Amino acid sequence: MRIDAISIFPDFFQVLDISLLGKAQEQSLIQFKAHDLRTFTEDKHRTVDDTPFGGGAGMLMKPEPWGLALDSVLTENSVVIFPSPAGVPFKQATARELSSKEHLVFACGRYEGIDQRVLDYAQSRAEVREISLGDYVLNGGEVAAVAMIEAIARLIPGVIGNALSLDEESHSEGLLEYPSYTKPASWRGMDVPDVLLSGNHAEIAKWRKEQAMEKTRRIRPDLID
Ligand code: 6GU
Repeated sequence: MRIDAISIFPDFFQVLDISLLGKAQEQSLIQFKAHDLRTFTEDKHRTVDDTPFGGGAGMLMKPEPWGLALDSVLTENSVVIFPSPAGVPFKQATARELSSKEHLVFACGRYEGIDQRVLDYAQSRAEVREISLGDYVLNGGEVAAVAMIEAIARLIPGVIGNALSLDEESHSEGLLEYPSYTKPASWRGMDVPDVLLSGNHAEIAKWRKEQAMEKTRRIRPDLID
């Protein structure tokens, strides 16, 4: 998969060079590049923002640098993602769906957002998604894009060593993950539940399912139909 990010702060994406995603890049499972939006400006001050027509607080990102930046990265098979608190909520199913795409472009806005014509233009050339991480406001799309890229990229075959762990984890079955324990069996007066030491795999599976149900009901009842 190829992933491009367009931003006035491309350094935000350096974290993708670390750990599993760094390794995935070295192995060419992912080809990632962050592009500095300011390199697509044509004025001396490298201006990316301007005041909104109709008035209102704050600055908007102006369309011309975005047009040139998109022109430089878009291909026949691109999906353009605009991270935005006004977008469709990002879910594990979103990550799963996007993990099968050939090329993702993350268009990361700052300030009060991007001129609407940039989204309309992108839509005329590619599949476009406006996606939100949740109901809170970040200063820009970069941190949200990094989170989405990690959630998407780890689902690409080969990126994670143990593919089995993908199936069992939180959210893949619509429930939160059950509690897990490792050695020692007793620590600071707290013992690992007996069933996990029993060697009875049917009982262990049953206990884990009950724990997952109980935890989900307690802290995320919205996930249970
Ligand atoms: Cl995707 N972007 C921004 N700027 N803020 C957010 C968000 C995204 N998701 C939640 N808050």
